[in-house]
Amino acid sequence: MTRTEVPAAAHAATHATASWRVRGRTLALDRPFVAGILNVTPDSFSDGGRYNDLDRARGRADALVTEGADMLDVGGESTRPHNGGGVPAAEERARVVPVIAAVRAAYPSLVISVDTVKAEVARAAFEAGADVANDVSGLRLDPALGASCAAAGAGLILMHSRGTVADMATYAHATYRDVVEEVAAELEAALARADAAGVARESVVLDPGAGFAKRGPDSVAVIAGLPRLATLGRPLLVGASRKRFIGELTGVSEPAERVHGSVGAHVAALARGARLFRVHDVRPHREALDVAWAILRES
Ligand code: HH2
Repeated sequence: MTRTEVPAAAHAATHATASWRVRGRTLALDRPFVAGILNVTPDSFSDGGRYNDLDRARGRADALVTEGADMLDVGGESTRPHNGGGVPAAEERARVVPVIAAVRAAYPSLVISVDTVKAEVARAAFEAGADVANDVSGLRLDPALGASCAAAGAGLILMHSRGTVADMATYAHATYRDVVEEVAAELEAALARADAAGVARESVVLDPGAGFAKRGPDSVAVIAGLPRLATLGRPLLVGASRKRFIGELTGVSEPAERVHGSVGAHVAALARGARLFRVHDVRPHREALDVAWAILRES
């Protein structure tokens, strides 16, 4: 096999039928599923402070939907490295709940996720109309989050990371001998935590956590290694949007200008078996991924 040939496993993963069960609905992941990022935080690394009041968040939601988002991921706590104790649950709830309720009212059937590691925030988000919890700790930080998802029949995104919210986006825990195998083992442990909490397997999506406890080459390796992660049997999400490793590969220092590199990473991820993509710039991703998908599924 030459370097440019796609291995059989990657090919099979690209073409496997996939679906995702969220709050009584079965979503067919039969084309790239684009999640638009709606950060209602003052401090997110690339868009902090831009959408953290209700009017601006609603306007951003409309733009993301118009650009072709299948889902909105609403986040009230940044994973940007910090020294403090993080955002208290009550503050995080107050940030995300009104936005989720307003987006739900405007878009009755849009998939909405809440980006949180806290069960209390997830529960309030589900009551306001969210369908999915996106847990960047893979059920490591709040053991009650799994049970909250199970009780609501919600979808659950289990992302790989190490450490706390304060340091998971640093290199403090980026100590790997074989990053793909270690991420696979740690995601398998996350799946076991979800099982134990009563979350249905069909409701789970896995994410290798690009940029989380990973240096640039580690993030590249886990995206290249998606076929191994596909053997865990769940659909894969990749969130490379505007991240530092994209800047390192392109030389683009301003996060908002890393669109082309982000699209490149996500198209490569699609070819390696990812089906869901968490992005800031929906339109370029919608177009690129739809075109790439039309070609990939033909082969
Ligand atoms: N990345 C970020 C936040 N949440 N969730 C998943 N599932 N996958 C990711 O890769 C991921 C995520 C970090 O990006 P962003 O939301 O733009 O920044 P911040 O954490 O500073 O708000």
